[in-house]
Amino acid sequence: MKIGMVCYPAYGGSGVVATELGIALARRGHKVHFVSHALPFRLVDEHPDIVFHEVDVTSSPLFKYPPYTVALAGKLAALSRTEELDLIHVHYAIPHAVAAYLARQVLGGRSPKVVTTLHGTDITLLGIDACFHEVTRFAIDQSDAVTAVSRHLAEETRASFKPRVEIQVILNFVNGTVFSPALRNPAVHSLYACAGEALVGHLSNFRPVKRIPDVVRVFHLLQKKIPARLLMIGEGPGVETAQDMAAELGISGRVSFLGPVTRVAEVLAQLDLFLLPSEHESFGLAALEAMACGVPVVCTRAGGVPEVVEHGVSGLLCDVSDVPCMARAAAELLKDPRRHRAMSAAARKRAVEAFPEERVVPEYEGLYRQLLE
Ligand code: GMT
Repeated sequence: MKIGMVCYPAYGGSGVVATELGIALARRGHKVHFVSHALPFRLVDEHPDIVFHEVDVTSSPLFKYPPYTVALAGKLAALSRTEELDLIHVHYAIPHAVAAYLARQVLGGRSPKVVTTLHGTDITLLGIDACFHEVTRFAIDQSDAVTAVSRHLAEETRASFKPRVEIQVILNFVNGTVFSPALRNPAVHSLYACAGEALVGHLSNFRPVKRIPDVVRVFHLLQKKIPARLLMIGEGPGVETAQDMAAELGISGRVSFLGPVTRVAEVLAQLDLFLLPSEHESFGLAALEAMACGVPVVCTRAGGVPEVVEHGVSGLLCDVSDVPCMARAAAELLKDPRRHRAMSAAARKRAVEAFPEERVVPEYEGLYRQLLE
């Protein structure tokens, strides 16, 4: 199949899912055309069946906001003609589903099928905003198929958008070979933490929804109970606040900000514990990737996270904003090596058995085939 894959290029789960899916599809013999305003950050390795197409928006003094949706639609229409795309798969509804709809209108008769995958904030935050709601709902309804990355997100979409189309759940996935405890290396661990110190980590785009100050607060309480270090992986608007908080709490020396790491598996695998204290989380891909590396997670019971983490088995869940609960859960686990080992093994098992790339990618392929029949 010839597939157009549309996503955001910046640090964030929807771009990661699109990239990992595109790479897996190319390995399975499909031709994948990524379309975005910059190279998706995880699309680092060359593959003969992957091509990246950059969307440029011509500037004009008339434009307060450059019309990216129009430029993307134009690119998709042109690409559909030259590459004879069978299908366009857009990740994150706003504005990608709208651009795909527009491209199809431009093409008329023989146009590619459109699959829209909903990821989270496109529904739970931006999508419910009055300025986006109606058009997003229209674009969702115009898609040939719509998928959501968790049951919780599918339910939320049904409740707040009342779409006419069916919302199919195709869960996020992880490559258990790339994200693996085998990457754990004491020499690398010792680059981040001294002997006897626990290495705790967080990975995200540092948006308000992630409750970054809670990561620092939890770690502040935790390091009073056990020797520990914190790795903050990623970039986004909350980085500076977190750095200021760490300084105010006197723990700057114990917190490292690594920025936008591309090959995250190598870092995640060194962690002893992963923290995800989000306000909303449709799925929690970062937690899944940590789990695949055999790292137990302490997360909030937000959105779809309980579909990923079984409380008390593969990780620990607390209510949103319950910092003492998360700090206690983390400290108790890290102080108990036997329980930590068991939870680490259970986290790995859960990730690779319930969310394996080799099962989920064929689900997308099956959906594409069904649409093209
Ligand atoms: O806001 C973010 O966390 C980024 C966002 C995205 O679309 O880039 O992530 C969402 O999609 C991920 C991949 O499907 C999910 O794992 C995240 O849970 C989801 N984020 C939220 O729902 C907040």
